[in-house]
Parts: sequence; structure tokens; C-alpha cells
Amino acid sequence: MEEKIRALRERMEERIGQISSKENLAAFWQDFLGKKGSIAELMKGLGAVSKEDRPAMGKVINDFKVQVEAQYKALSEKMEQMELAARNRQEAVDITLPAKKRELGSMHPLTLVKNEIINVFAGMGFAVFEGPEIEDDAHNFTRLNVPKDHPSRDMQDTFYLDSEYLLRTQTSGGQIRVMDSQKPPIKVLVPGRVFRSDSDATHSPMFHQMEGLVVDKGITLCDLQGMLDKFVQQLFDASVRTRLRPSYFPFTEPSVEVDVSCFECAGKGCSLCKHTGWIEVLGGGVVHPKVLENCGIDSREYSGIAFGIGIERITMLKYGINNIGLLFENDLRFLKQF
Ligand code: 2NM
Repeated sequence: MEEKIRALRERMEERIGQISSKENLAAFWQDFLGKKGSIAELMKGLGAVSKEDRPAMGKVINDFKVQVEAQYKALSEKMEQMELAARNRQEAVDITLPAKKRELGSMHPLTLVKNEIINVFAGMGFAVFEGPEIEDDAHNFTRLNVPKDHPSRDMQDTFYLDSEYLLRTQTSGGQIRVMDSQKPPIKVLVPGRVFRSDSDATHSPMFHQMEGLVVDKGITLCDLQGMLDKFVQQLFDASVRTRLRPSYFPFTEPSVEVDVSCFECAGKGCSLCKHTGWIEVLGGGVVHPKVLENCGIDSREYSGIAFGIGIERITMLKYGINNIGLLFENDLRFLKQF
């Protein structure tokens, strides 16, 4: 029996040395420590040993079993560690690799200019209101003193949806809504898209407008010029001045075109101002009494001033853009410059 154990120990040591996989290790356990393994067999063989020798023999077998178990456990732990190390190597992240570049977005130039204009007027106490892009004839024309069949309706070509609804040609319908729902004093800015059947290098059938309206007691054309002076000085340059020229709009009387002294050449004459020293930037005037009355505002008690600014035009002037199409093509080479 002792001889058997010695031979088994040798075989065990040989087998241990050959183990190179988890499968080998499992087979080793089966062969030596399993129910039908060599050690279980030795135990069974104890029955044939004499009573006197049995305890000593049992101890020898047991010692051997403990030794095999210890070997198995040590190797099993070692293999687990090696496996973990291999997995760690495989899953390792190289923190020195440069990160993927992320493209940063930026504001569209029209949005930049729109926000800039809002900020200037907000500083003067204006609130911002937005009306609908699909407008009815009454808000876009009739209540602004543009009666049906009046020639001033031909001033801009309108996109009609049906006999009543149309794409607004200006945001003034928004001001009508404000005057309908608020009592003076009113100081409101109405930005938004407007639509006119017109298209060339400087005109787009859809463009953005910012209209302003002030209604209070004793408001005059002087207030309009003073306010617009401050506006262009903040938007372009502190040194610029404004010039008013007579014009015509059905909703204002008197009506004016507002020029700003050229901020490129300080009035000396250059290609931007076409050698006139002045650049047209917006239109405005004193709100026609009929418009106030159409909104239930007593024109003997109150007066108003209003103006309209084309955001595309201001953006093109500010950034030296010569084709309005660039503002709508969304070419990244263009947009990334802002
Ligand atoms: C302009 C020019 C002149 C204007 C008038 C009104 C209202 F609603 F008060 F009658 N809103 N906007 C106006 C006046 C707009 O844009 C060039």
C-alpha cells in the first residue's frame, strides 16, 4: 500500500507539472480527488489492511490527500491570477491616445445679429413679442391702414394662401396683437421671418425682420431719431450718426428712411457706402393715427413711433457679406467664420 502511495505521489507530481489549462486542472481533480479518483480508491483499499496498521495507513492516505488538495488549490489560484492578468492586458485603455475631436457648433450670423439688436433695445426697456408667420389679411394689411384694393398692397408681392390668409410680409401684425391686448405705455420689439416674392443677390423670398413700436403720451419723430442714434452707435460704432429722409409707408405719417453715416470710411466715401458717405439701414415713422384707432387707442391722447429693420441687410453690412444666399446655404466653410 505504501508502495502504491509513493507511485501515486510521483504520478501526481508529474501530472501537476503538465497542467496548462483549466481543463487539465479539472481532469487532475477528477483523477485524484474525485469520487472515483485515486485517493477514494486508496480509502476503499483500507478495508483490506490489518486492524493494527489501519490507523497509521489511514493517516498516510489522509496526509497525501491534504498534500494533493494544497497543490490543486495553489495551482488553481495561480491560474486564476494569470487569467485575470491576461484579461487586464487585453482590456487595457491607452490613456495617452489623443481623444476623438468633437466639432463645436456656433451661432448663425443672423442669430448673432438678431440677439445683438435685441440686447441693445432691451437696454432701452423694450419687451420682445413674436406673432404668427401665417397671418390674416386684417393683421397684415387692413388694420395697418392698407385697405383692400389700395395700391400700397402692390408695394411688396405677397404670398397668399387663400383669400384671407397669407405669409406675413412684415411682422407688424405682431404689433397689432400687442396693441389689442395691452394698454400704453407700450415698448415692444417683434422679430421674425417674413416673406415677399422677391429674389436676387440682396433679396430672399424669406428673410428676417425686427420691428419696434413705442406708444405713449407725447411721443414724436424726435424720439425715433434719438432712439435710433443710440441704437446704431451701439451696433456699429460710437462715432456714427443718423440721417432721416422722407419716405412713404401706409402705416406711418410722416414716414422716413434712416441712413447711418458710413462706419467703414467715416463718411469720406468708399465702396460700402457707394461713395455717398451714408448707408440705408432701416425704415420707420410716426404711427398713423388710424392704426392706433384700429386697435382701440385714442390717438388724441397717445402717439406712437415704429421702425422696421432687415436683419439680413444689417448682417451683410456688419460682416461685409455681398450675397444674401450665403446666409441660407448653411455651408460650414462660411458658418465657421463667425
Ligand atoms: C417699418 C417702417 C415703418 C411699422 C409700423 C408698425 C405699426 F404696427 F405700429 F403700425 N409696425 N411697424 C413700421 C413702420 C415698419 O418697417 C420698415
